[in-house]
Amino acid sequence: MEKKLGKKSYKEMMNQDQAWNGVLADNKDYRRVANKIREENIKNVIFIGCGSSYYISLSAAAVFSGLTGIAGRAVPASELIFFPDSYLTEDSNLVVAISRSGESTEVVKAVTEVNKRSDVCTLAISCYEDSKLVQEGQHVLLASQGKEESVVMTRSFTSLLLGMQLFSALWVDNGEYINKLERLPGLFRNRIDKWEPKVERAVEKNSFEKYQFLGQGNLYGIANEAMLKMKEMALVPSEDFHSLEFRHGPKSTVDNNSLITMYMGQDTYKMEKRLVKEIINYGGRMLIICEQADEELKKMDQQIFELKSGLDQFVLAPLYLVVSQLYAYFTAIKKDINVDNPRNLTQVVEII
Ligand code: F1P
Repeated sequence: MEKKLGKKSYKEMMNQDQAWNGVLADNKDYRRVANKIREENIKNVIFIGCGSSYYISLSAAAVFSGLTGIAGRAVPASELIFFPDSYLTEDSNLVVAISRSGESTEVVKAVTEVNKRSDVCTLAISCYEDSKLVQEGQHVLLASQGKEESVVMTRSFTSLLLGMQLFSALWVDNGEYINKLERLPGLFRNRIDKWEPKVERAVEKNSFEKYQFLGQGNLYGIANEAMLKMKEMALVPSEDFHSLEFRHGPKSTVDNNSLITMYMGQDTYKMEKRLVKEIINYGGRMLIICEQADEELKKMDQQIFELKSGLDQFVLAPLYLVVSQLYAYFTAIKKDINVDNPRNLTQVVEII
């Protein structure tokens, strides 16, 4: 159905699978770069980005370490500018800089500074091949099909994250994981037409005052990004936490004006299900995104979106995010907000 407001963002959200296919088709380039960097005897990796791209870093670092066994951590690019010695400890010898535009001042500056160090190499990944970051990076990956007109990141986020997951798998030549990644575009295509009207109805039916997002492992980065989408698109208060961290204080804010979205993993499922019960007892409403819900969870009568892919969370992160992108979009539409022209935001954030 033709959308009135936010047409650009809507179109780009709804065709993310095409961008994902574009990344996956670049397998040869990604493999060449992974092989080249691996020769530099990498011991510890710092992933950096700003805003949404920092949240990609959070998710990418978790997948990279899980697949390669090499320590990886994510920090905002600004941290590396101000406190390099806090992060570039003696064995950190690779900085991975993630940026849709490749123009965010902090990321470009951080890479320029790191490049002055002979013992650390830099990898830049961006959607724009002619960007400053791509010129600065000693090694470069592109997610060109993630280019987008919308100010807020949607398909660029999932494409850059998919690119990082592909890079991590190629680092260890994990063909089985890559085959699983190649299923993601089809999984998106087979679900989006069911999910879209279901999200639109959920937004129509309910109104909340606050939105909280919970996830563990690589899904924590997804929880952060969903939090930001609600702020940027729908201009509502939103927060994110590691799922179990929510119990250590933040749960005090739960009431019947709260919508808590939980990205349930497989290994965390049992404990997260107990947390779902706890939150419902406090009067909170939940939106659950999981691989497969068991009967007990279904009986809790909450909004559930099942991925039913047969894959695990360390493959599925880009797909986990889609429902929350749609939720933020429809919440904005309900408030007559045009997400193509978000308040106070620009496509590129350069330091004033
Ligand atoms: C990412 C970013 C987003 C923000 C807005 C402007 O910059 O700052 O986090 O939500 O979309 O761009 P980058 O990925 O281009 O460095």
